[in-house]
Amino acid sequence: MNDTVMNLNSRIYIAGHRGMVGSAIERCLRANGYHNILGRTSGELDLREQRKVFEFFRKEKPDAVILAAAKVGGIMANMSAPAEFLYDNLMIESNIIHSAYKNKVQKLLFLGSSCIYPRLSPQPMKEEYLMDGKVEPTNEGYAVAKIAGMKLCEMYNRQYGTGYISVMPCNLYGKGDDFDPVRSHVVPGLIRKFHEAKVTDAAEVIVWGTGKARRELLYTDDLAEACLFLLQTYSGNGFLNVGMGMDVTIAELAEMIKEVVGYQGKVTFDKTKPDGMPQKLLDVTRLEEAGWHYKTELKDGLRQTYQWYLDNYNLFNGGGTNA
Ligand code: GFB
Repeated sequence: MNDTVMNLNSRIYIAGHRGMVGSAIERCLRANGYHNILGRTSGELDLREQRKVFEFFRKEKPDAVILAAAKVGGIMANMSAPAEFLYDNLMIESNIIHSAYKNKVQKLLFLGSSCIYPRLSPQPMKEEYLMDGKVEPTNEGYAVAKIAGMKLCEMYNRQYGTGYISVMPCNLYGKGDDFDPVRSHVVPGLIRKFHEAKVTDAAEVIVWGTGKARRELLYTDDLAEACLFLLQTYSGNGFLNVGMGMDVTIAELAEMIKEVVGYQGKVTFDKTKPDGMPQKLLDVTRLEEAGWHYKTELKDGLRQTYQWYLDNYNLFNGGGTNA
């Protein structure tokens, strides 16, 4: 463990500290005694602007960086803005990784995504399957950007001797997620749909796709603990999958959310909407061999996420009541 970098006084910059993942990582760091934590909103620092990012690093001189900043979104968001998903994420990761290197940052952890794997990878997906085939078309921009970011870390480690870690999480959900009805990922999207249907006594909820697609869903606070664990203990150059090692169909997920929310009506599948990758279950052998295992079961995570949504209802509904 390189404790000269990850000691409790280390100055840690969380890029994307207000997002679902970044805020979970900040909670986890503070709960573990780290107090010297740095963050900037996108209004304070546009990470797509190379000079501004370099100046920020030169001035603040972080000891460690967690790269959780990204343009993110669900299947519809990705389909509607592929150029933005590719350009914004390429600029953000390139500027931060290069500025970290130029400012001699010892530790950096880069957050990728399980969508980097080929659409029809054998399941569960091992790290070595990367680039064995075409990625899923619905999120190609995001996937190519995340592959590039992970490769950037790998090449900087190889050429410059940096110790940058890349993790590839499965689909994530939890407190602080984006519940926008179109832009969101499936868990917040369905929580909102089932809640709205319950409070308006709607006869049915429409679930996109066939319901047959399978997703592995890790609670974001568990991911945050995995990131801290790896920052403290991992010094290899290979990237690691981070997940639960099990998945559910979208139909099973919809039933679980329907029960958590307490909706009694009908669930209908809109087959005109895309399923995206049929399955993207991660092989988490490398992570488990490193000594980490998830904690939060899906049903518990869904209950905690729904409660967070109710407690923060006004953030998403312009001051309406959450009934
Ligand atoms: O979470 P999601 O939007 O993204 O969709 P992906 C997961 C599955 O849930 C798809 C279905 O099969 C959707 O068709 N689904 C059903 C819904 N109802 C809904 C709904 O109301 N909202 C949403 N959003 N989905 C993302 C990538 O792919 O995975 C991102 O686009 C990122 O870039 C993320 O990689 C991890 O899992 O299909």
